Amino acid sequence: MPNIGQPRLTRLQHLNRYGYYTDENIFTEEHLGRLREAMARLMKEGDAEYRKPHQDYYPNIIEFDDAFAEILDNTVLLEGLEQVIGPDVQLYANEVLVSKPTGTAQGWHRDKMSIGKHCPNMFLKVCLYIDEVPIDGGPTGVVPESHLDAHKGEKFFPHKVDFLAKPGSLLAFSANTMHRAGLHSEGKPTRPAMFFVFIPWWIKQATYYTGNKCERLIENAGPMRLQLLGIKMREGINMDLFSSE
Ligand SMILES: O=C(O)CCC(=O)C(=O)O
Repeated sequence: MPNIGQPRLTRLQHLNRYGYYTDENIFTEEHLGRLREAMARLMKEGDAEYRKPHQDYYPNIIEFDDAFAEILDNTVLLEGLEQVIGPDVQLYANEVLVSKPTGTAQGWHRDKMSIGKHCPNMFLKVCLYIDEVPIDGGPTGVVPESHLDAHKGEKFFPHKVDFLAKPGSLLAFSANTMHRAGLHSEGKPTRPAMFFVFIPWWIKQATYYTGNKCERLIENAGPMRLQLLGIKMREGINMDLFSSE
């Protein structure tokens, strides 16, 4: 059938228009299986930075299990990163947040790096899911178009999106987009989700970040993973733009 509609928006166009973009089915079944095992082990044996009634927080997951580190090699993720941040992209932070069933939703907020305007090539938060997240199971929510005006809270915007993730779903947004963990009804299972934040090469990584010193991660890393870890830029990537005039 001929395509008579509008062409599909690119990830960057969607991010600029609505404040977020999504991808689906980004993990193979085999990788999903290993991620589920790693997640179960993390929640059992991992070193949580905090455990609160509504949420547990595990930083630096790429050092905990190779299944998490291999996310850095995912081609769908990398395509989006190159489109939004550019060829000099690196990892800023990587963590798991486990939402817990409290019968409430968490507060809408913009991330700490919000610089008061939409700057997607400075900070991109990528949320990744290994299991289905129902509407009352702590879905990550975003407020479409909230990225356009940092002075407006969520009540100024008519629409909110609860992202109903499937296994292998990806949701990405920048610092200025309002977001939260949504309603997590009592009796529902806990909801682990992975959050990877990416930045350009010249910005510093999170203070807790030690992925750039972790021998096990560095040992067999290819050029792209070395760059994401913050160790070495790939050959031929130049951060300066020269005028031809
Ligand atoms: O847990 C979630 O779905 C949202 C996480 C969040 O609000 C954040 O990473 O700032």
